Amino acid sequence: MGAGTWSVDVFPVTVKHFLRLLALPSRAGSFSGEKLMKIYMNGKLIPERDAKVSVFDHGLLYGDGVFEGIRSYNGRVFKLDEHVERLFDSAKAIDLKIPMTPAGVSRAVVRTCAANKTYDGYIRLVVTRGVGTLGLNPYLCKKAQVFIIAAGIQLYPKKLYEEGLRLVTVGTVRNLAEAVNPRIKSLNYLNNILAKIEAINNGCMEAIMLNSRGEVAEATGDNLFVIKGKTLLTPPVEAGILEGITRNVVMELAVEEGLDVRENTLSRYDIYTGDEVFLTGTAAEVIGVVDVDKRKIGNGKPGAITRRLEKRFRAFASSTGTPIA
Ligand code: PXG
Repeated sequence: MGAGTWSVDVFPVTVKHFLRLLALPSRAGSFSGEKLMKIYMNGKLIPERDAKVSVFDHGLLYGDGVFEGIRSYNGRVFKLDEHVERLFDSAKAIDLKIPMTPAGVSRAVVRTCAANKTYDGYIRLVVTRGVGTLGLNPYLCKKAQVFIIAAGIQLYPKKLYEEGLRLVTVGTVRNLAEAVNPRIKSLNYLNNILAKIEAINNGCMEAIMLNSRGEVAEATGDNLFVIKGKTLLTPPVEAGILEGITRNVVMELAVEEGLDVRENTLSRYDIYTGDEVFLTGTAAEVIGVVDVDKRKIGNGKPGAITRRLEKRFRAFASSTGTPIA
């Protein structure tokens, strides 16, 4: 296994490749052969070449586990408590016992960032069900595995924020809350991946996913917002979405901007006829949408309010958070 390689026994996956799948390009040199990343695994920081999970881990066999994608800005971990709380809620929902306290997980994240000098980066916090049998029964798994990758990040190209994204509504319906509740940030992202495939095959980078009632839910890895006049609209959690941490921050910033913020059931009509549309997420932050199903949004450029929220969000993100000691 070469340097810069994150490996699972059967599938060698380079970290660069892993991040490319996330559309998160790596910062040149940050995990090249020159310097190995240190990965947090079950209480220890180990060289990435030794950071392996078993082929019998149910995280791999069944997507049985939970995760968080977190950012660090300017030497601080952004919204760490909120991410750790969501991780524990996701774990609770799938009856997965994380063998650490929330405070312990937070400390481990900070420690991993410090060891890798991840001051402006992307953090992947993962808890898998652990090693078990080839059967589904999760209670036969020995112990949940906790690992943390603190990697470099390069923001999406500036051009994308200036020109905006094009979206397409896809046929893959967001998971039913009664089946796998979208509030659970589980390792099984096939629902979103199927939608992403449809988007890409239709020449778009992101998709709009509807729920089983045909209402707008969210994008594959981002929440969705519409601006109409002075009102900011976004689907409620009951529409079957992940309650995004960026979403919640942006809703607060929008109130400060003087917008009337509402969680409303939205149809595609509301999106098509919006003055502005944008997405929010840990990776994308706030990004304008200029075309949905070939309907031009506004004047075909990211709107003024969207651009203001984007700047406000960056200013806020780079001035708060848990210090990386
Ligand atoms: N909806 C879904 C389905 C998500 O997965 C969001 C909304 C936004 O939530 P936050 O808390 O990040 O504001 C997410 C988060 C990726 C990637 O590869 C996406 C997320 C997390 C990590 C990586 O695009 N999505």
